[in-house]
Amino acid sequence: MSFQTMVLTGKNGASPHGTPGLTPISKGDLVLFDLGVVHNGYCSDITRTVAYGDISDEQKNIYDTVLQAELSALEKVRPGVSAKELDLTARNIISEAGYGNYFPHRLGHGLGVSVHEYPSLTETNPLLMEKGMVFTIEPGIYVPNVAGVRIEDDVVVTENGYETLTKFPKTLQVIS
Ligand SMILES: [Mn+2]
Repeated sequence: MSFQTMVLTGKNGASPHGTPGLTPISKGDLVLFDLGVVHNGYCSDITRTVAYGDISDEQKNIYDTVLQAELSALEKVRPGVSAKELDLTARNIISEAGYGNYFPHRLGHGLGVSVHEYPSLTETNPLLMEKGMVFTIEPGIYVPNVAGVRIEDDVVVTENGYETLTKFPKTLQVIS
């Protein structure tokens, strides 16, 4: 594994880098998985959030907002786009949905022989992306006692755009 696997739910799920606990998973909870492996010396890093049983309209709205933010930022990845444009693309969608105060971390980070490398995708970093750079796109919304949702993919910048290295589906999975 490239870092200690994180599985968060309930109150813990609303803490972006919480510590796994012994809380049993309850119906109506979202469950966040953040994990990765090392392959030929290089790290991967993926986050998916699933629903256990029926979730509320607000939880669904939070999930849809994070997914929209993630997809919109991904679609902008190409040589010449700045780190801050990518971060702000996701951040503006989350802010417009009313959750701006609940996205407390950067959009993503470089990925390589270490799980956290440069470039850092923050809302102030003017660095321009270049072909061959590999980084994560991982917006999240964490509302205490309501929901913690993060969706994370690994991407590589290509000649004209990007390729997603993580292929697991992102449509909301409801586990019954
Ligand atoms: Mn990550």
